[in-house]
Amino acid sequence: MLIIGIAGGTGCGKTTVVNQIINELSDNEVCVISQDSYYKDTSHLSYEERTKINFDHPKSIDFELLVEHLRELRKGNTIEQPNYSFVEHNRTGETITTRPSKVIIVEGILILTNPQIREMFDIKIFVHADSDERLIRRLKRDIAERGRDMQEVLDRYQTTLKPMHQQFIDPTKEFADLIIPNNHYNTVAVDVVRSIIKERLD
Ligand code: UZR
Ligand code: MG
Repeated sequence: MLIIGIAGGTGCGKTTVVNQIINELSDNEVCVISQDSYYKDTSHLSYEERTKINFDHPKSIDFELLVEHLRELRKGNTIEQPNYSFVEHNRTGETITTRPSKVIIVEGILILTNPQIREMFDIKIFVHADSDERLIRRLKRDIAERGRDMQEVLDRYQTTLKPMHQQFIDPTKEFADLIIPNNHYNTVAVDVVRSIIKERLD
């Protein structure tokens, strides 16, 4: 089994990189675990209170559950990933059934901040894009897909995303085995990761 961690700031293109990596692989060869699925359960809070949570701080993540799930997958057991709604800022109550596979990819902004999780990765990747590039992508995505408006995204970027990136996310580059420059979509880097995976699968 090969467990790959893919980190990097919001809008750096993690999801795109992951999708390209797994493009030609089948469901029984690879599974993807998203850090987003492991935001702590916030059902006890009102919607208003949930919008004030700092989602870019490591303490917003249920790392205990993530560690437990990775251990189960390693043992060959199926897990139920919580499903998360960015519109509601909460778990939906539904789960995504995730079966163990030879390659497991874990992606998320904060996954390299946790020492227990870092230890479980065979390969640690950090995807880098400049902050202006990331802000542009984030702005477009949150308006198109996550029901936000421009003012809201810009305010959150200044007050939360930027300082949290500097404090927690960017320093984890230090732990990476590979840093993928991703201001422009990087096909060569994706090919390199894909051939490492292929080698392992054969
Ligand atoms: P990526 N996030 C939300 O917008 N709403 C939530 O309920 C939970 C998380 C955001 C979070 C973080 N910040 O920057 C981003 N906020 O999801 C990480 N606010 O996702 O790496 O795909 O950008
Ligand atoms: Mg993403």
